Formats: sequence, C-alpha cells, structure tokens
Amino acid sequence: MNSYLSMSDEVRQALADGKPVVALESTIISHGMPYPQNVETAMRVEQTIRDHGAVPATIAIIGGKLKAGCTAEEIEYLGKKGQAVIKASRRDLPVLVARGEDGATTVTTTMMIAAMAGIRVFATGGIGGVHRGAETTMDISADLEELAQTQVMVICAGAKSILDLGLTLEYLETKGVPVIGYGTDELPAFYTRHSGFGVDYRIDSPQELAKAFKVKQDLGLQGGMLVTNPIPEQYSMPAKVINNAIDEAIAEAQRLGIKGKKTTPFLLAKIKDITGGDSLAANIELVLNNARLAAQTAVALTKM
Ligand code: PSU
Ligand code: MN
Repeated sequence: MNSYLSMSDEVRQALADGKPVVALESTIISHGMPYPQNVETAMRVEQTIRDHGAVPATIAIIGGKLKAGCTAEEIEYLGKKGQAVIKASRRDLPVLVARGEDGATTVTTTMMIAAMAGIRVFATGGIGGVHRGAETTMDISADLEELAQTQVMVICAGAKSILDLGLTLEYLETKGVPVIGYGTDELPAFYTRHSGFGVDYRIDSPQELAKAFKVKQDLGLQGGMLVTNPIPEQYSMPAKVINNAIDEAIAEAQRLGIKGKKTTPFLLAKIKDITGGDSLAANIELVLNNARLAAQTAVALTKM
C-alpha cells in the first residue's frame, strides 16, 4: 500500500472483509454539475449504492492525499469550490500530491486510485473520448488510455456526442477494451439511448457483467471494461434538442478558442445553459441509474 493513499475506515474495512465497494469520481461534482445540485447528487448516488448493498467510495485528492472514501464535508467542499478545484488527470498527480494540493479526479485518476485501493467497480456519468476534430487537434481523453491499462470496470451512460463516437470506439478496439451494452446492442449516447453505433457485446445481468470481469482478471488481462448503461427511457432527451445544443456548444468553444482540459467542462456547462437545465435533470437520473447497476455488479463480484 503506498503512503499517499488514504482510505476511509469504512472503505478499508469493507475491502478487508471482501464486501462490495463502488468507486465514484469527483470531477463530475466539481466540474460536471453546478452547486448545489452537484453535492445533492453526489450524496444521493452514495445512498443509492448503500441501498443496493455496497459501500460507496467517492475518490478525490485532498491536501495531497489520494482519498478513497470522502466524507460528506469533503464532498460539500469540492462541490462548493466547483471549477476552482484543479481537474486532475494522470499527468497532474505527481505535482499536486507533492505540493499537498486538492484535485478533483476524472475517470482516469479515479480508476488509478480505485485500483491502488483494490476497488474493482466504478460508476460515473460519461467518459472522455476522442473529440470531434481530433484529426487536427489531437484531443483524445486520457480516459481511453487508462481504460487500456487499469483493471477497473467503468459503468457509464455511454459517451456524449460532444465526442466523435465512431473514433472513440475505434480507439477502444485498438486498445483491447471490451465495450459492453447493458441490455442493449447499441452504444447509448448519454442523454439519449441511441447513437447508431453498435457495442461489442450485449449483457443483460449484473451477474454476467461480474463474471466477464472476473474472467478478465483471472486471465491477467490488463485494462478495464467499459459498461454502457442507457439512460432510462422516461428521462432521455429528444435527440434533436440535445444534438442542436451540442452543436451550438462546440461552435461557441471554437469561437472562444477553448482548448485542452477546459474543453469538456466548458461544453458540459454550455449544454446545460442552452437546454435550460433539462440536460442536468437527465444527467442526474442517468448517474443514479449507473450507481444502481454498479452496486449490483459489485455485489455479484464478491460472490464469485
Ligand atoms: N463527460 C461527462 N461528464 C463528465 C466528464 C466527462 O459527460 O463529468 C468528466 C469526467 O471526469 C471525465 C472528464 O473523466 O470529464 C474527461 O475530461 P477530458 O475530456 O478533458 O479528458
Ligand atoms: Mn482533452
């Protein structure tokens, strides 16, 4: 165990006892949603995981410590500070930790810290991927490289079409990351259930998800598994509304010359503004839906 990792007593005990634990990211709190809905959602997600028999471990960097299991106060702190917290990806870890700073963990760093702690299942909203126009900007999220090398199952609602979904799937294929559709053959597109792109495999139960991941571990295959869980029908958004909002947000980002790590948070906030908050409501529901599936899968994994 490295000296930079700090697990909450509850998480450490659960892992020691072989109980199910689900990791949660903190960039979705600081950069993915506005205050106070971000904090309310984070707490509801934790409760949902408990209601389904697992222990939640919200992951973040606090005062240079890699935290697996944040307190309610730490979640409130990250949520209130919002975009003023450093969004921490793999390249940010060494300097942030050395300086004793805070950082909100993306999918990448949440996977890294979960793996260090021994947590195998992670629930979030959406992952980063290959951005539209990446053939000239080279903007490809570090999340894809992390999925290629770190053994954690990531349960998300697919990817937003702020990304080039086709190129994102190609990248994952090259890197050997299985892309699973939960109860679907089609990659969900976050706010909507449909993208027009197929997944590698359809799986219909938490038990089968757990089994596939167990086999991957037993075979010693590096890298994660991406489970894409469609937003429940009643909360999904009309494709036209959301796609227009995404196009408008991307055009605005280009006008303003937004680049690098600022791109994704900028687009998320812009889409929320354009849709008058409808996208936020959908976002909250899909995260809760993913938390439920992650808890059930973590429970199934501990029984194998
Ligand atoms: N996509 C979302 N919601 C999010 C993110 C992505 O729909 O909150 C966040 C996640 O933390 C993800 C990160 O890991 O953005 C990706 O950022 P980038 O594209 O800069 O790699
Ligand atoms: Mn990027």
